[in-house]
Amino acid sequence: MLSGMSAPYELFYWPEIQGRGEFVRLAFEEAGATYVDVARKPGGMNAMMNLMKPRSAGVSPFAPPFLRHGPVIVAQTANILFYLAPRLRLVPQGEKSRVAAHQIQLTIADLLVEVHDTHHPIASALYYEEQKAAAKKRSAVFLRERMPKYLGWLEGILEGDSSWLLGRRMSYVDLSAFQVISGLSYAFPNAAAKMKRRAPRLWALHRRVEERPRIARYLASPRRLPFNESGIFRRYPELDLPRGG
Ligand SMILES: N[C@@H](CCC(=O)N[C@@H](CS)C(=O)NCC(=O)O)C(=O)O
Repeated sequence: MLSGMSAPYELFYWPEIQGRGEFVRLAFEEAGATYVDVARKPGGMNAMMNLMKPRSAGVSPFAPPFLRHGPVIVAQTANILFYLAPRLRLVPQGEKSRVAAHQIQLTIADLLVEVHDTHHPIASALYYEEQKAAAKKRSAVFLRERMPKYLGWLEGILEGDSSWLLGRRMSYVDLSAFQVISGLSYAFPNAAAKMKRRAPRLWALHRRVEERPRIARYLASPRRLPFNESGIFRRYPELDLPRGG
């Protein structure tokens, strides 16, 4: 029996961006689960900051996103999804599948750090304009080497006859792959158009996720925040490849 079954799911994340919180929101939305996006409610930001203070028992989160489910507080996006997925039936039962899913999700977490570094290669606390020259260099390497390596790896998992990353059934890592493709397409439309030709299965997966009824309804709802230049995926045209490049 999974613990905390009747407790509400409370997601704590910055209220104005999709960011890493979006990977968790997508899982809730696909599962049709009820959840509270706490920091988007009055007083929610205070509650979030308070939970990040050191506590006498248990480990407080280092950074959002984190989840509270009854007495349990879980931080780290991949870890939150690892905890939620069996409860939301978004991963096949069995250790082999769960570990494979976690491996994919952790690799996506690595990719997100590199995406963040395309616009903030020196320091998160500095403005983009203060690190633009380094951002251009970092983005060029990211788009030339790292993005193709990560997306090529995901594409390789989809080779053969699997429509989804874990095989025949959709799982939470497919939702995360969807979010990565959406974000990269927003941030780097020219590089993404080029990449689409090299990773057609991944783009087909993106379309299949986008068309799932609950996801489609979510994407059209006010709960889905638009991408913006405060999140992980930011559109700065000077960092993208030239059109057709
Ligand atoms: N590895 C963590 C990273 C968490 C993270 O970097 N959170 C960002 C927002 S997306 C943050 O608020 N960071 C504050 C900080 O690093 O000081 C995860 O995947 O959840």
